[in-house]
Amino acid sequence: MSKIKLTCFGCGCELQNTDPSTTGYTPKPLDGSIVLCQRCYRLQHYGENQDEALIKPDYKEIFSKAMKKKSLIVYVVDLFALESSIIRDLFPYIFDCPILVVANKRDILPKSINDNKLREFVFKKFKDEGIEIKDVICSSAFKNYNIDEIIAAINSLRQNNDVYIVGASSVGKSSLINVLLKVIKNETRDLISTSPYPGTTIATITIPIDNHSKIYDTPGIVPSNTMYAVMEKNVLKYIIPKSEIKPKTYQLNYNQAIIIGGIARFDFVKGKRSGFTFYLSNNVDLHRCKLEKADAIFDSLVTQGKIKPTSSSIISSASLVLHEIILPTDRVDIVILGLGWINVKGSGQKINILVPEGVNILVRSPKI
Ligand SMILES: Nc1nc2c(ncn2[C@@H]2O[C@H](COP(=O)(O)OP(=O)(O)OP(=O)(O)O)[C@@H](O)[C@H]2O)c(=O)[nH]1
Ligand SMILES: [Mg+2]
Repeated sequence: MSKIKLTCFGCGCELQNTDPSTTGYTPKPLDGSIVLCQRCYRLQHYGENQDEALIKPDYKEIFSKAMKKKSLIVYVVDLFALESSIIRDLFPYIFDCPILVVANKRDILPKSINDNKLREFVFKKFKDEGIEIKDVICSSAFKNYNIDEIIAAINSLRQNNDVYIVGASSVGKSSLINVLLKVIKNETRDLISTSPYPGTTIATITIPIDNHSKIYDTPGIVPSNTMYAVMEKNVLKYIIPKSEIKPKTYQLNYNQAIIIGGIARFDFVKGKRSGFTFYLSNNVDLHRCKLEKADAIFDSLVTQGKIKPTSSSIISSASLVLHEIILPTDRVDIVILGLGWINVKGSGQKINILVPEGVNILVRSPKI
């Protein structure tokens, strides 16, 4: 008789009781009664987060059945970090399936923004990638926002097929499934493990919806070139917003700078006086200063721990990499991937952005 594979309901990995240093470990006997590995037990009961080696999911294996059966893909993106949550590597494995986009973490963006504007913005991003999608629904797993709408869209699009919840790490896939299960299956607990840090779901988790179809929670991939990929947990704690962001506007003359925590800097090098609005987590300190003094002030704030957050890898301005930007004559967002964006009416200004090595900058038409 073949051995039954027992998997952890929190993160999806195979349970084992031999090696505490790898995934799926539980000290308990594997008699079929355990549902959580030790890591998920600690995460769900004490909020303890152990470091896991981030694995790149085998998309080919995960989605081969989905493509064959034309299952519904629910592609979850993070509205705050949209560019970082569109993973190009994933598209070859899902392009033939119907795709519903759920734009999560709506609660982070100001309430005053119109949802339709956000939906159009997301539609355009997918169109620019050459990906056809059926619809975009803004959601918040935190505030139970538009959950009934998501369920209705899933039911009408899936045509009795399976449903795969996919997307980058930390966009809130597992959180959304926990909320969906409360409505669909009257579940009272949060069964699947979630955490603020990337790589929480380790392997695919299968949840039956009815007698003939299932919903799959899939492991996310950490986008490269973003703060999420290069900064330690201690920094991510500050830069990932937990509540509605309060944009901050600075009227700056050239030769002024804004120090962004101990992890980045915005230097206004040349151009006419302009208003710059920073959309970042409220927990990131901003400090305005003269450009000529910016190096010295940054270094002193970091060394004395007088700015939040600081990273062990950024000990002075010299640890940062400089990106030069000349703004177009249009209103734009300057996006620091994984950190947020700065909105400005462009008129040829020269801006230098200093960020940790490996973090990309892009200029886009405004989100809001
Ligand atoms: N503000 C806000 N935070 C959310 C929302 N949904 C999820 N989160 C938070 O985002 C973080 C990541 O959530 P998860 O559900 O673990 O993300 P995931 O996409 O399953 O991540 P992986 O398993 O690593 O692929 C957690 O700290 C959640 O509490 C939301 O709607 N709003
Ligand atoms: Mg997950």
